[in-house]
Amino acid sequence: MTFDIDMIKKVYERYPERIAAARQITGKPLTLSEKILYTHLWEGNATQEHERGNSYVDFAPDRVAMQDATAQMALLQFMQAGKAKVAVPSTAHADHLIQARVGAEADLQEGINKNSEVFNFLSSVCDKYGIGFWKPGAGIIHQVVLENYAFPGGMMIGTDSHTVNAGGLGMVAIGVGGADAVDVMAGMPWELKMPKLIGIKLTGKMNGWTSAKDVILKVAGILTVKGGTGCIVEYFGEGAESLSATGKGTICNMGAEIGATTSTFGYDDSMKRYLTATGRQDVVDAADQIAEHLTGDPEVYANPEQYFDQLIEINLSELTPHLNGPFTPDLATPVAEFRAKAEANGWPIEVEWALIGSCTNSSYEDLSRAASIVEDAVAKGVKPKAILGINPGSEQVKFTAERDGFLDSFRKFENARIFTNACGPCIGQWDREGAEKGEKNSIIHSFNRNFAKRADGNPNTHAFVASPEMVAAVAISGRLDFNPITDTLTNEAGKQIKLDEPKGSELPARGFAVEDNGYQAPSEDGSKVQVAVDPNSDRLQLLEEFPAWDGKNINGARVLIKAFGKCTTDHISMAGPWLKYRGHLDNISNNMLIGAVNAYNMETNKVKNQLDGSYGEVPAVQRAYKAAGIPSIVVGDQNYGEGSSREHAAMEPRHLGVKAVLVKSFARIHETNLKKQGMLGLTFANESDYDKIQEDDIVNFLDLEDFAPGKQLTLEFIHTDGTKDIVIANHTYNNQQIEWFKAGSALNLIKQQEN
Ligand code: MIC
Ligand code: SF4
Repeated sequence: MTFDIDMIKKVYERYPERIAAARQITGKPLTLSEKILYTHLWEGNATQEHERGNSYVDFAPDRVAMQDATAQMALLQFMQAGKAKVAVPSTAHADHLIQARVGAEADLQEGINKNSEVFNFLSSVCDKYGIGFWKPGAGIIHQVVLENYAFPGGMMIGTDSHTVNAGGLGMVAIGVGGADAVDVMAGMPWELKMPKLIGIKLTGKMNGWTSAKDVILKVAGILTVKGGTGCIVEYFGEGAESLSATGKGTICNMGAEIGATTSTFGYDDSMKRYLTATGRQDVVDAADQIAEHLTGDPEVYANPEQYFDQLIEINLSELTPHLNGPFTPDLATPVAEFRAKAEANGWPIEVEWALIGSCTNSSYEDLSRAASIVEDAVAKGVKPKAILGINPGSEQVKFTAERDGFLDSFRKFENARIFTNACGPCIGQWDREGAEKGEKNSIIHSFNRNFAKRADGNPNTHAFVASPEMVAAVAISGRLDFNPITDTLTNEAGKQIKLDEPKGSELPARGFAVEDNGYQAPSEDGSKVQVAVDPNSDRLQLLEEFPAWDGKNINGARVLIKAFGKCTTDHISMAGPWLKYRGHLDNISNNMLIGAVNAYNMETNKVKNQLDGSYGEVPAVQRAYKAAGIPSIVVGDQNYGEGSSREHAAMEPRHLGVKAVLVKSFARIHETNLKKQGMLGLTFANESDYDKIQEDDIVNFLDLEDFAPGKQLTLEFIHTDGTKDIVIANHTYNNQQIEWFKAGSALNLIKQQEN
């Protein structure tokens, strides 16, 4: 039986009435996204229309998912909220902390040994508070969610930006920081600005080497890393229906890379097939009864330009494989154009490593299609050139792929390494031999992100994102510019051969199988369960309250850093080796902004200490300001905080005494995380003011005492020559969010309200 089937049935029972209310209020046909949003209002039936891109709305999500690297902080906060149990079904997944080194079994054991303190903590907190725990090796959060929990028309939040993957089964699934998850687990409303809507009409049908991944690689090229900010992307059309549910998951997953709030697809046969294959016929039966509500209205899809804020059309019949990168997921190049572009840009063409996996592309279908390429190459006597690493998405996928012989197909390929069912190299959990030498090189992978240093820590690794099929083909040829549609390879016998087009199975013909899926159910009554945190631990630290605002203007602040160019959450709070400190705020704060480029010297982790004029590492300089009682601000560029949901990127500056982050624009999750943690997240009213800010400036806030919704803030930057610039800052704080700021954090406010 499906987990929480009663909850799903309840959601479906209330659907018709809530949809009717939404129709009446809006007086128009509804998109799928609106249907899901309006059926999940905290207030129940809609009583007013919510303006897209403007109104803040309270929602009641159906469930919460967390992964180990973010769950630690989320649950440390939840422990402070004073609740006995979570208010909605919630799960935590151990997937981020296992390093890929030699192969699945040894790596998993090593991961468990190294992280036992954290895993024991998570296991016991989950047990206590009624949270399902998926043990290390069970799989990557988003694949496990798709296989077990996602359901058409549902709404969930998760403490990971790729929570959006569940859109593959027709959910509105949104990535958030841990503090947001705490709201929902504590039984409180969850607030989101009513998203705008981007419609993407898919026509035609994919063929040959094209894969679902290429849809989103193409979309990323069109919309760029910030084009989806504040929007839900809704896919529809005959092309959408022709894609598998896991293929839809891939597309929704990488919606995070265009900054979209989430992406989704209407309920269709592919979803029924997937739900049935994963043992959830009961969900299909329930969904079928309200099927018309689980997709957009026909009028919407017939005249989409009238109902979406932006419309894009992609013909799948014409779509060809893409390679996106390096260093940013939106630099999209169709395979046929790659050679010329790589030459022009000096990208290294030869690859040593090709990686298949991550929450984006590690389904049964993905592995079966990639395996078909490898089998074909082996049969044709081609010797592979690069090493192929594979991280299956879940134990269920791995077990079934093993049974059906795909993993053996990979093993026949000299140089293949099967790693644990976990994130692995996707988040820098990869002990890549020689990476420390920092040599210029290229890799290709089927993951979603390719920011500098992300996979192996080497800033000179050029990472390209492609479909699993293309990754396999490149692994065989050893060259990024290999176009399997047109190019040939020389086999062992010296003959020219062409690789066959990929073939695969959407779902296992003999059904999925698994012996131990790695799930641990929580205790019915967790009140006696002890959650122990060793006060001397360097991995876990109980949280202390952030101080409340003193009600005064901030004066005499220093500019800790003016970040130049791309500043993602990987730059603000690096993952890889730092993941081990995700449960220890003080220790992890030692990575604060160490990857950001200082606009004043174009170096990383080297900023001027205004106390003595020396240059030091960012965290050290900030600790010096904190010790001296001097406030500071961080200045940034466009789409600041792009990427991950990790709230550490907001909590670290908060903990170390940074007061405000002033940037040209924010990524959605990071902006909310700053607000939740009691920071000031501000944007330049005039972007060019960024250029006026100088390294030695003294910053005064002139009207913070009148902080109010919709009212700009005025900052004064006094330069060393005595001149000054007035900078006007915009903000998006509503009344409630200003209360968080005043209380010191959203959590402080929850606690005040509890008492
Ligand atoms: C990522 O892909 O960057 C991560 C690691 O999954 C993050 C979460 C984290 O930082 O723990 C994400 O995408 O939110
Ligand atoms: Fe894990 Fe990578 Fe997916 Fe993030 S993007 S959840 S690190 S597999």
